[in-house]
Amino acid sequence: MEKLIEKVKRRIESLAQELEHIYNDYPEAVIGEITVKNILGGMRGMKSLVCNTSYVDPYKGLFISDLEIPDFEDKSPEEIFFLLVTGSLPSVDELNELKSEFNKRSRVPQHVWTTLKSMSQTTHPMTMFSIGILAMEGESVFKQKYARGIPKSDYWKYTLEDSLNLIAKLPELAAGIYRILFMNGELIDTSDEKLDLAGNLTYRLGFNRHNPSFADLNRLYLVLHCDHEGGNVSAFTSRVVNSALSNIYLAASAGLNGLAGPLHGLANQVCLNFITCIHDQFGNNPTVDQVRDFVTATLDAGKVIPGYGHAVLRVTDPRFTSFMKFGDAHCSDSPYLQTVKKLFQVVPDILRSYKGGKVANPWPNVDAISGSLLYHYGMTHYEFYTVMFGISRVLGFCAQNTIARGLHQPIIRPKSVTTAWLKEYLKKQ
Ligand code: NMX
Ligand code: MLT
Repeated sequence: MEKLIEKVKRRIESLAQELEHIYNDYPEAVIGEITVKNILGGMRGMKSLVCNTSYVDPYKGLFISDLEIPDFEDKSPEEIFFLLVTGSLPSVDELNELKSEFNKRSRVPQHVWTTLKSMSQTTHPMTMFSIGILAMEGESVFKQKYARGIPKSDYWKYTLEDSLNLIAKLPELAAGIYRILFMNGELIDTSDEKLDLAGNLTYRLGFNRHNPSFADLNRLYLVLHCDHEGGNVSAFTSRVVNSALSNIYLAASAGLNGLAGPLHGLANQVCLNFITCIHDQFGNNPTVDQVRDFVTATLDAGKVIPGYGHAVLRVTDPRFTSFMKFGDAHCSDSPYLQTVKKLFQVVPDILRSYKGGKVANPWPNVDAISGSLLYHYGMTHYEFYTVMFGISRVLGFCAQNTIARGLHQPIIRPKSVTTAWLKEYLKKQ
């Protein structure tokens, strides 16, 4: 892995130099003000972190380095990880080296299966995924090295080493959970095969695997969800946990627990359930008016419309557009995709006037469409969809934390205040 390690080292050195200049030249420069609205509003819009793996432009969406989604949507997850952590796409040799490294490290230890198989069948797949990762925490090289004593300058190397070990095992772990919960626990072995991350996942899930477009969808899934800058709930959680030098297994598991919430990654599961409820009520080909009525009734019941809105984006999520392009090419007649389109026709207008125009972004996010495509290919157990999101998002956690440790970023610990303090402070203004 010398090539990858060397490139990450160079990137960290160059970022460290840039940050040192910034720190020395502008130590007291003001980036923004903190308002009461910020403190009471989930810190929305407050610039308070540095993240160089990716950036989300409110009007253009996700950028990885200077690449927008159409520039990288046809890449593999391996290429994307390389891009996230080094800032550039790999050469053919670098890519082959990374693929073979992941392949070598891909086996999940037997004790993890014993743990997962002993759990109740009612356990949510995201809980199992998080526990499966935690169960492998004993293998952390960072933890072992830290206990013996290592210089700060080596933290990133062992974070990267742990990251490679963890990412390599995710397809087998995730597919195994799918088969434990939904396929009588019969795991599919691929130890003879030289498969890449997406190929391993597709093969081990064990259905429709001879359908090349399902394999393409899995690849796209693992690419589009990989990272969304540093402030989203899951990445931020993993950054906070890793900043305490809790190893990447602990940080990834924690981040995934955030992703498992319905306002974050679980929204893809909730969206599929939402569409299923529309179909149960009106049949598989509801009219636009019926869809509109269903949306209005959902809002009247005090619920949110899953897959719509975003904390940063102010346009249709380009990840939604990318999935739509895939759907139009491969399954345009799917009733689920058709209902996604009808929702896209009615929801933005409804949300624009909802709560007196309070909804900051009435447009669809990635979760409004991703599940409908998996459903089309026969993955009908939609409780699993957030695991698919999670496999990909761990790439971002690993890249962000490797760089953060390389830059010796300190433990993340903002100051909180009491309401009494706030009242007292504001009285004096
Ligand atoms: N349906 C109904 N109400 C909404 C929606 C929606 N889709 N989106 C925002 N609002 C409401 C929101 O609940 C809030 O109401 P209140 O002040 O009464 O609590 C008001 O509009 C203002 O919220 P925003 O500032 O627009 O949104 P915020 O940044 O706080 O939250 C989300 C962003 C994504 C949490 C929010 O839009 C939402 O709940 N969407 C539905 C769930 C979803 O799709 N989540 C997935 C996000 C992407 N991901 O993968 O993580
Ligand atoms: C994500 O991919 O993390 C979501 O779109 C949420 C976010 O960016 O806040």
